[in-house]
Amino acid sequence: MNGGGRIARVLQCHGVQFLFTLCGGHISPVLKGAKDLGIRVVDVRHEATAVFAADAVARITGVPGVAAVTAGPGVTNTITAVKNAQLAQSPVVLLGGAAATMLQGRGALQDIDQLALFKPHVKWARAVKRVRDLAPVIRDAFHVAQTDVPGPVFVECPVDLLYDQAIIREWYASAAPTGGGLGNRVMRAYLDLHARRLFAGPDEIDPAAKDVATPSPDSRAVARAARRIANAERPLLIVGSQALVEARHAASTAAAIERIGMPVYLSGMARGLMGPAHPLHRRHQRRKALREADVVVLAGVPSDFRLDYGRHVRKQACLVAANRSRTDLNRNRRPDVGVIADAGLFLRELARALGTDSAGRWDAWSRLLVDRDAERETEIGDMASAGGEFVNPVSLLRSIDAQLPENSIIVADGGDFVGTASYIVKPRKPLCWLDPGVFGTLGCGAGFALGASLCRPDHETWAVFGDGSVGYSLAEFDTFVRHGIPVIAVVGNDGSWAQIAREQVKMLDDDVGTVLARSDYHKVAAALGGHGVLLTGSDKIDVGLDDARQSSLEGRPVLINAWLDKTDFREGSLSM
Ligand SMILES: Cc1ncc(C[n+]2csc(CCOP(=O)(O)OP(=O)(O)O)c2C)c(N)n1
Repeated sequence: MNGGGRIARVLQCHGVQFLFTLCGGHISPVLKGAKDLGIRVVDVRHEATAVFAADAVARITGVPGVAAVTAGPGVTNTITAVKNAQLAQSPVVLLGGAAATMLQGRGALQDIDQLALFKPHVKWARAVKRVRDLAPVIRDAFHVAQTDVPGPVFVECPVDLLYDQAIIREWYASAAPTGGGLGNRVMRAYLDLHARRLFAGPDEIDPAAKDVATPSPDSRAVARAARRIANAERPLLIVGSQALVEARHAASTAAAIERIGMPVYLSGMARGLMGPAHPLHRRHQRRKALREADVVVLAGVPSDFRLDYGRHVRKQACLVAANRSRTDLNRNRRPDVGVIADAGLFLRELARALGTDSAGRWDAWSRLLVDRDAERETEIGDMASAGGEFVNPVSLLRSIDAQLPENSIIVADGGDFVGTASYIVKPRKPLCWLDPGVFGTLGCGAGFALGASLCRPDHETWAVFGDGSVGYSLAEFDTFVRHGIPVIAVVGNDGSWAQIAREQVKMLDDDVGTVLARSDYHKVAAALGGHGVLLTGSDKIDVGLDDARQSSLEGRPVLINAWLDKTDFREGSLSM
């Protein structure tokens, strides 16, 4: 088994089904090894897409997603997506090619100090130096990626570790100087020794996955939290992505939240956890509810900018927080009851500690929030009926929500239009909503959609884009077509990078750098073999959506180019 085969064997034993890549000679044996073992190799058009797709797989399945990219520029192209995975705490294993061990630091093609580049952006990075170390290092990589606070890891795999020994030895022999002088003989001996060291060691490998422990909460802290909650009059629960790290427990975590019985807001990967219309689940006016709450429970949610650095929660309120990360737990505001633990497990233990069904305990408080949600829904309804020259974005998103089947995944990549979508389009189930997370990276859409659709081929995958953000993803329509990925992309085309323009025009009275053309993005999808739908009026929404879904059903990716009514930034925008 060559090095590529060894790596593939470890991936296989860790339940990896897909390897995302953009090829390069430095990594060819990894792709070949993966293919030979039945791992589907999915080749994309930009390395960032490969990592975004791996990130999506990790989040949806709980099994680390894997990408392999070539040395140098292949590796550097992934940095933004890797950073995004780090901040989203997503366990991605990135395999990077590298120059031959003998040539590193000597001006070889695509040879740079990759570890120095990656160390600040990953949880763990290693460069492998011998074939025998490939399997153990990659097993460690999987383990580290999933342990405690999950995150991306990087393993550098030099090209001379990956090919068959005979090829590498031949290569070393041909690189050796020929002549008979002492210097040449010493160099030949040195190269021979180096090659022997590279391949020394047993042929057998141990590819098995190591156990990953779930950080469990201290039972006294759980009891303390339960006491504070039991005495609360207006408790509020905020659940974030970390509660879904162990994807397999999503249903029991949802059941625990139901038993706990307090009103809940969901964010990040936790969206959809309670289904589209659970009576405890609130969607609007979170800030107002937080100001009124007397006990706030943050399950896997840091007090970062999204909670105004903790200031959204009143000083007098009791803050209970569970987080895998001690830093995140105490960031900006120390909780009154802090628990280092998996947030999902914490909720399940909390439900047990609270004991008897707490349903009904906070009825008046709950009703207040339900009424507020209903008021906001009425306002949104009014926005949807506002007439205009082109497509009303609220109306379009409401129609998408109305058509969305139970088996569907929504990917969000953009600014205002996507922000509006996050209030209107309701994921039907857990792990069916993907957004970049705290790094706010535009350009994640195609990769996320690719990973999601591959993991859930029986689901409709909807990717909601702005006309700005879709620019990063357009070339991947080629990938969707080649690999039969029937994504439905919806582009809110307002001829603008609107989320930026809105503030910029208000503050600087200038839209410089924020204006786009109303381009024919649907034609790009069609030119690459997909289907394109142009939507220019609200009256055509249902026909356009039917057309798009039909195309997807037939296995053909589709892009809906929806010309939105332009926002006059001087008067405020439609987005919420
Ligand atoms: C990689 C990256 N570049 C730039 C930004 C800054 N940014 C945030 S929102 C936004 C505008 C998005 O425009 P568009 O996708 O057209 O959506 P719209 O707001 O128009 O609905 C920009 C440029 C970013 N978040 N990420």
